[in-house]
Amino acid sequence: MIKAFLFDLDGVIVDTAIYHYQAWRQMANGLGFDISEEFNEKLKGVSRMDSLDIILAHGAVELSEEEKLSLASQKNENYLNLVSKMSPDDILPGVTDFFTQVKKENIKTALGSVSKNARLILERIGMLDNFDSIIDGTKIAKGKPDPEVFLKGAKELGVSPSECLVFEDAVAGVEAAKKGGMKTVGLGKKEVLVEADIVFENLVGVDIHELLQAIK
Ligand code: B16
Ligand code: MG
Repeated sequence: MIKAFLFDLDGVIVDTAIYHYQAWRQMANGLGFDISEEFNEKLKGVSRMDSLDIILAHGAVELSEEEKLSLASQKNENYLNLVSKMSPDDILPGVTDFFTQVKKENIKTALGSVSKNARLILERIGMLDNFDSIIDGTKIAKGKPDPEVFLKGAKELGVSPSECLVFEDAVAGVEAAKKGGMKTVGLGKKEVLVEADIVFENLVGVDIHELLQAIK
């Protein structure tokens, strides 16, 4: 029986991927190469330093650890600048209605994001109080597809992995949930999120009772 819902942040609650992309692109351009939007798909759900390594490999750029840390912190500053203008208007379609249902059904909730900026973004969009537990990049050692972020969420909520349903938009995130022994709702394209138990384009019109029946 499902007792808790675990939500990814970027791509599920809000769309910060576009801001990550802009900030990474600016960095890549500064190093003399470009990254496409398609390439950016590979970075979804991947931690900051792992993303940097993937981008540098793509541009065949080799740097020292010190240089990498400096670039990552510069990228984060640019990213924070971009997300500083976010507001409740940035909440993705269907999310607010879905959380009204979640509250009514007394389902426990946790955020499972590898972003170190997750709390700040939830504050900006006014959703900090919607989560019983927040697991973000500051609380984990391994990013997705490692299941750590979701296993910690389950633990903090006092439920077992089999009692959790994870909402994810990224392949790495679905993989993380599966590895943790959790069922998943994919949000996005069926052809991409092939490992998810059920896929919706977004949360618009998703009914909790019907959903729980469908993934049984
Ligand atoms: P930060 P999620 C992830 O968030 C993003 O999808 C990913 O693109 C980003 O690199 C990562 O957070 C780290 O973010 O630089 O803010 O710590 O999808 O797990 O909510
Ligand atoms: Mg995501």
